[in-house]
Amino acid sequence: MDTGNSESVDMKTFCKMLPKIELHAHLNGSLSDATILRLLQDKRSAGAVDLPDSAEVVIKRGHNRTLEDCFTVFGIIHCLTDNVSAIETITRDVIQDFVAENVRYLELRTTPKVIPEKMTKEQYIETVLNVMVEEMQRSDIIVRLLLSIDRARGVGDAWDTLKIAKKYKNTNKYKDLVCGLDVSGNPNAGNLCEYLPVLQEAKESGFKLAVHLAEIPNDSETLAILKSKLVDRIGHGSYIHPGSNGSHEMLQIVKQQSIPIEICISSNIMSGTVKNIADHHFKHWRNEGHPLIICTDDKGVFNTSLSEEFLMCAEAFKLSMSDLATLSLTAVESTFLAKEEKNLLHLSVQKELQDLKEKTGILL
Ligand code: 6MZ
Repeated sequence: MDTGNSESVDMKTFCKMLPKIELHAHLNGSLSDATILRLLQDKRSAGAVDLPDSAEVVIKRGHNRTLEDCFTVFGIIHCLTDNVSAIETITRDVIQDFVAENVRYLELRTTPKVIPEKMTKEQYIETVLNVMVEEMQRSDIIVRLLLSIDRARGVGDAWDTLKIAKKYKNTNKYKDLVCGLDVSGNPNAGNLCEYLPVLQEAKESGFKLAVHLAEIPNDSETLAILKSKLVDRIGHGSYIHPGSNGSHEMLQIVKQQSIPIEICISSNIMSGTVKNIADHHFKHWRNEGHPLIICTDDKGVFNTSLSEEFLMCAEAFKLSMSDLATLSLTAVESTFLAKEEKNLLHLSVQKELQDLKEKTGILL
């Protein structure tokens, strides 16, 4: 097999040019500095006082912090995105950021929120969906939505999220845009096993499930969730493989069910759940030949981009341009699209890779 390296294009440029698939991006965690500043300005114009002067003060992007601190940061961001107009702004900006990174397919995820007297959960989700529809008309990107269940909010809230997901799945206007549910939130809060009845019903209602699993060590919870056979994609999965303090039993189950893993390297390192890139579980799963998808998680909070995550992976694990192109193309299989849409996306990414090869002379 060729190394796929080319002298005409360096790896950084290649990572940017590569058509990419993003499957793990939390809406409120993905805000750029420019977007945060815009939200601050809007708040000031609306008469808010006591607001910090700059985005750096607000969220200190890209700083290493504990996982607990990350959740404090999300709380601060949520104070800025507490109305329909802000949700419109952030959805538009985040989608455009991904367009600028040559992301061709984006699965955004977000937790429906109610702000008394300002916004209902339905208004929140409808705003996100409307902007998705508009942005898909404007740009060369397909966007789908996962509604997030926050494990810190309790099972009642999760049932509510499922109800909203069902409502929008069944409307003609937004048909198929909500393609699944995500389970996320502070992994130190609650017990995922309590959410199994909701997840069971979600599956029976035709939703795919992406579940944050083993972001921190928790063998009993991880095993119980894996044994339920409900999980379509694993978020993080840092403590599943025996090479990264998991177990052979968990490894076998994930392999048997062939559950793709969403890899979020900057997030894991900056939030301190993985010590450094050399220790990252990516390498163990890659040695298994397991389906992996490189993702950003919270590109705003962790000051990264999908291109940078690809570059980081290439440098740390000695991946060639050809390896990265394969990762991009095989990610299509892990999307929550229907079979026919998946085939179309596969063809279009394949064609773009072919064009890239001809344009640059890179051996892909
Ligand atoms: C678990 C995370 C997360 O839903 O308000 N979220 N949950 N682990 C992580 N690793 C760092 N990063 C983000 O986006 C922000 C929400 O996404 C989840 C948290 O529930 C956070 O409040 P939305 O758009």
